Amino acid sequence: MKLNGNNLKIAIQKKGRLTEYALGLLRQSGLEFEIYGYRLFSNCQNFPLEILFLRDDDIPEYVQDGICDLGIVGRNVVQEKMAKVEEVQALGFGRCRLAIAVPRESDIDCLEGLEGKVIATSYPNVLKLFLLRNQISAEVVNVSGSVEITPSLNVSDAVCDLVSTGSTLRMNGLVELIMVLESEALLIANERSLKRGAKKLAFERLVMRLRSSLFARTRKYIMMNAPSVALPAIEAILPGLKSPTVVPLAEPGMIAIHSVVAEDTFWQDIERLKEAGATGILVTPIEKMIL
Ligand code: PRT
Ligand code: ZN
Repeated sequence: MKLNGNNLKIAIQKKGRLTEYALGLLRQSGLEFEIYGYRLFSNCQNFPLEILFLRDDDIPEYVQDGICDLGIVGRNVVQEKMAKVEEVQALGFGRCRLAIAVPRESDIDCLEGLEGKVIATSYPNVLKLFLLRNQISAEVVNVSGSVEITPSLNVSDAVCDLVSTGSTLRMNGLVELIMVLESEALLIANERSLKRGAKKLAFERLVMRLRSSLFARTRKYIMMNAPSVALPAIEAILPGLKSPTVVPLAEPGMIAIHSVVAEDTFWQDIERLKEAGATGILVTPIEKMIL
């Protein structure tokens, strides 16, 4: 296989937390490709796109330098690498936060308490900027792994590391003090290469497909029956996309209502719909939603 100069190139993590989600999103967006055991890149069969598999740390720079047009990588890595790239879309997976934590028995209990202390991190650039903005002067020690054990080795007074469930911090006797950055996977793009030229159209088509899949992931299609007098109350609960579809039923005074609801408020919406008179509520997933 050879890279084709006219195709779009997207970089994703070769092996790690973001890999399966990124591949899932590309597949759900209708892209067909095969992956072999030892992979460096893969050609899309039904779209002018090549997928490159890289270490996540290298992705921002590859995109910034135009070796790849697009990339999927955590906001934490983009900011740490200080890459000049365009953030096209937040993708809703790989969620975590970069946070400062201290040993449970530490007397540091607020941001100001870090003044003059030593903080170990793999994110020195993000941390230094955070401290500067908050006018705290502390010593930042750059460690590449196992940041959470540095306080017990007397290497640091505090750590600044990624947290998702918090169990790693707990296991190491650390408590979270303050959040530095909220992160999730981002679709990033090269600032220049997509603004003009033959790739622009393919880029726009790809982004539309990805956004349609993302939108569908967070929505459900909902159908229900209700007395027609209940329609105003039901419409108020379902902001929907535009107005809901309303169909009269054979039974006089009854209607069927179809709409789209957001996943995050789903159960509250269902309870309120039942209170408003909805019955026979049917909910189905949406595969894609073209906006
Ligand atoms: O080999 P490569 O360099 O590509 O991978 P990597 O080892 O650097 O990265 P990887 O696969 O671990 O993570 C990729 C991305 O996933 C990160 O850059 C984040 O954007 C995102 N992410 C989401 C996380 C976490 N959640 C996470 N919990 N990355 C790391 N962690 C680690 C964290 O460093 C800590 O050690 O998990 C531990 C904390 O987890 P909890 O659940 O115990 O709080
Ligand atoms: Zn990495």
